[in-house]
Amino acid sequence: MDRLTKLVELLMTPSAPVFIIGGLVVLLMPLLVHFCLAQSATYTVLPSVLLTGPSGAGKTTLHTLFERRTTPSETHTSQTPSSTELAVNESRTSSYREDLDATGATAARFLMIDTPGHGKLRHFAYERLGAEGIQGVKLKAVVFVVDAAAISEPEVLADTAAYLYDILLRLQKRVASAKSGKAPYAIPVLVAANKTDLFMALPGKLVKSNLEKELGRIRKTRSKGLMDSGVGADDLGGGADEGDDWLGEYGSEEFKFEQLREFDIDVAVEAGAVLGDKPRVDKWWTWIGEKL
Ligand SMILES: Nc1nc2c(ncn2[C@@H]2O[C@H](COP(=O)(O)OP(=O)(O)OP(=O)(O)O)[C@@H](O)[C@H]2O)c(=O)[nH]1
Ligand SMILES: [Mg+2]
Repeated sequence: MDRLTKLVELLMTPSAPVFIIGGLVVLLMPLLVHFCLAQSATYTVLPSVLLTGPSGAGKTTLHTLFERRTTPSETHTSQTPSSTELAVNESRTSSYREDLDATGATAARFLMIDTPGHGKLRHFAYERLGAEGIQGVKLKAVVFVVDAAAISEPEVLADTAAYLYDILLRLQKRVASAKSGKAPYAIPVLVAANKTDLFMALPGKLVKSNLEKELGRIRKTRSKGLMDSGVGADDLGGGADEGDDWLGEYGSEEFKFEQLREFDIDVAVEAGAVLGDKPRVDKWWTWIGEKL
């Protein structure tokens, strides 16, 4: 008891060691807490890949193929997003057909998020584009699935390109708005030209050029809409929000996906098919594996 009172007395008497130890505890505690929290956070955050694209393009069919490793039967149009945990081996060489859990290989796990493509349900995808590290998910790549067999129809091309424009513009703004500060990590985009098992499907190159042309047209119409609404050309040139809704190189005549490199956005277009004689999705799977 005597000892305890002595100790308390020592602690209560102002002295250099007490001040130093007290000061250190106060200073180091927040750091300690921060490191503990940061460690547990990195443990739970899964890299994720967002599946987007217009309704009927084949997102859920592709998602189901990756999940079950066999060609899926009929799907229904999606109303809500759905996620599946997938895995690729550490050297990113395993096929989507391999069950890494069964072989016991160490694997890089990731989350694939399927979203609905219906015009009124696209907010699900937009929300996830803006949410970095939210809900234990870190967005690493975007796969935009298009129907290569229907894209030669003007309405399909217009709807597909309008959706792609909104996705790319959001990714561009994410980088552009952070330009003064620390640049965010890059999020690449794969345009997966699906249904090339059908004879009327356009080859990847044509899907790419058709989309670029249509994106260029959308860009022109949107900026024209801005001018007609009373914003003069001078205002457009000098304002702080110069070309805010302009995708790619500002003022350029034609739109090319390469223009998005300036914003650290890499766009690849690859043809494939989920259905048909046998799935041809390996290029897409490899692309995903490289981006994780
Ligand atoms: N021929 C062919 N048909 C396909 C292919 N992929 C998907 N489909 C068919 O396309 C239709 C739509 O596929 P879904 O996967 O439901 O489309 P989705 O993109 O998920 O559409 P939403 O959920 O409405 O956004 C289904 O009837 C599929 O069987 C393909 O590679 N080739
Ligand atoms: Mg779906």
